[in-house]
Amino acid sequence: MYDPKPEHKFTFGLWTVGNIGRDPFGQPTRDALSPAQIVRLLGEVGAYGVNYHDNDLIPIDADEAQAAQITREFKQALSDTGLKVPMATTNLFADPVFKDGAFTSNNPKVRAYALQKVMRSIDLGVELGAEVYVFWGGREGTETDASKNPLDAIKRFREALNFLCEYVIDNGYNLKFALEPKPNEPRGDIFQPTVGHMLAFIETLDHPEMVGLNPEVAHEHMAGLNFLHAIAQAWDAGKLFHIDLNDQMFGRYDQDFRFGSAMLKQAFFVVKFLEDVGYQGMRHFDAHAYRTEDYEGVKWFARGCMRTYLILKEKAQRFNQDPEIQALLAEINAADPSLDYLAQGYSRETANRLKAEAFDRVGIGQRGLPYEHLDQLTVELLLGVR
Ligand code: GLT
Ligand code: MN
Ligand code: MN
Repeated sequence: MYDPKPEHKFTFGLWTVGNIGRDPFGQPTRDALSPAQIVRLLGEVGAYGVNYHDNDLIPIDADEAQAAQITREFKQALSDTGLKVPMATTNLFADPVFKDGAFTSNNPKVRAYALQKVMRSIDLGVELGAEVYVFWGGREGTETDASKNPLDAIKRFREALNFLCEYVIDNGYNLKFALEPKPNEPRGDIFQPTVGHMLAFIETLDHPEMVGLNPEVAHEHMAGLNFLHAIAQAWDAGKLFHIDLNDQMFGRYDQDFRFGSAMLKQAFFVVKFLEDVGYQGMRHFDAHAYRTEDYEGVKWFARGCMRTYLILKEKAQRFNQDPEIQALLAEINAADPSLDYLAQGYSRETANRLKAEAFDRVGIGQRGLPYEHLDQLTVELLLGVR
């Protein structure tokens, strides 16, 4: 019942299950797997697809022969397992050339090299079937604001995306861009730190219709924000192109935990939202196993992300069918026919009528709302006793 199926659209990045457990304080705890081995592992646990950065697949220093061989093996593993490549992205953060950013670097050569790297990577991504291309500006930021004018940074970022949108159009690619905000880490501050910032920025681009969001649970949590509210706003704007599911406690380092492992109730409302609105995109788990694990633990991690999603999806159905919960929701959202005239929006007559209304302010303010009751029922449902 909780086994992943292709229609669930569960995907993982090569860098997620392929994470070798290196952190700023310690060496890897797992041997590296080749991209083809990672694809086979994902096939074994039942994922639908695999995403990658250009350099997860092909090392930045590989020659043409090496690149061709890796790509061949990767394609073979894809065809053996049936896995798809729905999303691709560029590593614009690991190499020292990007130490001060890529599109927002103060060095014009770095900015130009970043564009070149993205164009080449887009070509391969499209060849492998990707229809979404992610931009996570991990190094696009500062430690000291003496070093970079934030207005310049925003303009440079815009110019880069405008250039790349034209590249996609010029080549007739069926590809949309998904911007992924993060407030900090690895930079002291990263530009356009939240979903809200990115949504506003997109409207300033030459082709806003091609560009949307790839919100990540952990990134909004790092900013102390409510992820559900963030994706609701992205959805409302027609911009929820992709999603990075994982988990993260507030006020901690960048944890990238297994989906639902830290803030289960938040995860429930996220799944319920995606299912209720009929989100058709990928459910991408951008997370990695604890550093303590071997590859058996990595499989527990990957299966756990998908299983928890499906369990929460079932809980969401129960929530929607629970008579007591639904009765409370109906009570909370009860319409008031005496105010139906407001549904037409503004007119001078409506405004005058509203100005003349007598409201029982004190009485309305005194009425209790059954939110404690509703929340407790939700918690009991999640705990499995309803
Ligand atoms: C990196 C980051 C993620 C991004 C990836 C895409 S790379 O692991 O932490 O949140 O989604 O570039
Ligand atoms: Mn992350
Ligand atoms: Mn991410």
